[in-house]
Amino acid sequence: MATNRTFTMIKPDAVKNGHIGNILAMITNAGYQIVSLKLTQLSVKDAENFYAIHAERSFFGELVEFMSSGPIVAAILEKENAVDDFRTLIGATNPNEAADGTIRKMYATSLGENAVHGSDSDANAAIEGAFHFAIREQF
Ligand code: RTP
Ligand code: MG
Repeated sequence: MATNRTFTMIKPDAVKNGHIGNILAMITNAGYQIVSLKLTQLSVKDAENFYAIHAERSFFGELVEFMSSGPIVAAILEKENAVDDFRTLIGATNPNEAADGTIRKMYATSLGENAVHGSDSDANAAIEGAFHFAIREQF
C-alpha cells in the first residue's frame, strides 16, 4: 500500500476539554507523520462550505454552529493507507458505538460533538487539506 495522506480536525469540544496533546500523541503513536498543523477557527461560512455535502441533513445547522463555536486543530497526516486506517483509529461517528481504544471512544462527548474529523476518501482528503493549508504549508 502506497504512502498517502488524510486530513483531520480536532473539533471544538476536544480542544476546549484539553485533549489536543493526547489526541496528537495517539495519532503519531499510530504511525502518522504530521505534514501540516495549525490551531484555527472556522467561521459559520467556512463550516457551511466544509460540510456542504451534509447541507440537506437535519443536523446541518447544529453541525455548523458547533464546528464554528471555538478553536479547532487542523492537520494533514501521512502514512500507508492513511484514510482507512485513520477512520479505524477515530472509531464510529457515534462514540457510544466506537470501539475501545479509539479516539472517539476516549474523547468524544456525543454524536454531534465527537472530538475528531477524518476524511472519508483520498479525493476528499486532498480537497479538505487544500481548504486549510497553502501548498507551502504542506511538508
Ligand atoms: P466526520 O466527517 O466529522 O469525520 O464524521 P463522520 O464521517 O464520522 O460522520 P458524517 O456522517 O460525515 O457526519 C459529519 C458530522 O456530523 C455530525 N453528526 N451529527 N446529530 C446527528 O444526527 C449527527 N450525525 C452526524 C457529527 O459531528 C459527524 O461527525
Ligand atoms: Mg464524514
